[in-house]
Amino acid sequence: MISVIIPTLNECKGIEHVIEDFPREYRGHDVELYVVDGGSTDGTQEIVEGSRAELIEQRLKGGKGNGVEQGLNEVNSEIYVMIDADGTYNPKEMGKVVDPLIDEKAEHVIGKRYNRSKDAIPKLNLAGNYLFNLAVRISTDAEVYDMLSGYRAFTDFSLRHTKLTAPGFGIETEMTLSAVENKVPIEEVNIDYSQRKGESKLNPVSDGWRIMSTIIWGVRDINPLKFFTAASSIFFVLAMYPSYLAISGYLSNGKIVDLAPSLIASVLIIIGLQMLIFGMISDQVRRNEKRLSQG
Ligand SMILES: Nc1nc2c(ncn2[C@@H]2O[C@H](COP(=O)(O)OP(=O)(O)OP(=O)(O)O)[C@@H](O)[C@H]2O)c(=O)[nH]1
Ligand SMILES: [Mg+2]
Repeated sequence: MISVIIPTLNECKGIEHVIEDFPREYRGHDVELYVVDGGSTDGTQEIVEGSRAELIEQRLKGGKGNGVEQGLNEVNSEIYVMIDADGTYNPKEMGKVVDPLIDEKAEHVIGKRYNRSKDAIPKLNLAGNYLFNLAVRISTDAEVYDMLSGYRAFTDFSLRHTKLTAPGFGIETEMTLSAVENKVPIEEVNIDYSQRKGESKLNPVSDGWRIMSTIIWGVRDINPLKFFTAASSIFFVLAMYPSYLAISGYLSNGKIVDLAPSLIASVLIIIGLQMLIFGMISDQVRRNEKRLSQG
């Protein structure tokens, strides 16, 4: 069985086609559709009720993440597919995200938005997307290039290793980082991405901020040493200029004339050193935990 979870909030312009374009059967697996609706008022629910998809009404109205979490809790399946309802992803490409699971090559597949129609992703979102993926690649060694993609497929095994807490758009980050942390095999496959139908629900600033915090805390748990080393280097870099002012002032006057640069440099260096020590301690704690859990 393949169960497709489709989160919606006022997507009357896109939902019908998304539902219609999914196959009913794929490589011997029945395909079931579940639309989790976050409280649409534009007729989305009526469209879903008149279709082959089952409507699930979202109880916790915190955002997409709450909706997907509820859908995944209420549906039992071997393979799950997640797709947006705004017409950006192509249901006819489901095979691309599902094949590596059926062929047992991966447990979690991310549809990488490769063939994009012009302006389908706004420039600000594109830049944020690039930086977020880069940060995760550097700090975790995971080969992910589009971890925020809303088109993905995963096995029941992968779901059991996924921690879902983000109420909104942090959900894709949590899914990816959970897979990385638990060494669940991930694969990225190239997919198409079109201009959305209807209004966007994503706020690049507030949602971008939430996604960034999800990444920071997730990476801290996966690789604390790298995380705290990176954080401490930021403080060491910030300390460079005041240190230069303090040292050059002392060398040219033979004494400390202005206390401010020395003070600022010292505080920044102390914070940087503390971060480094935090990293070493957290790394040791993590190693001990691992050793204990391995018996
Ligand atoms: N169930 C549920 N779905 C939601 C909620 N908010 C957004 N969605 C759906 O989540 C999917 C992704 O939202 P989008 O607004 O397309 O966000 P995005 O794809 O990151 O941004 P765009 O570039 O504007 O498409 C869409 O199908 C939305 O309808 C919510 O609170 N509850
Ligand atoms: Mg979208």
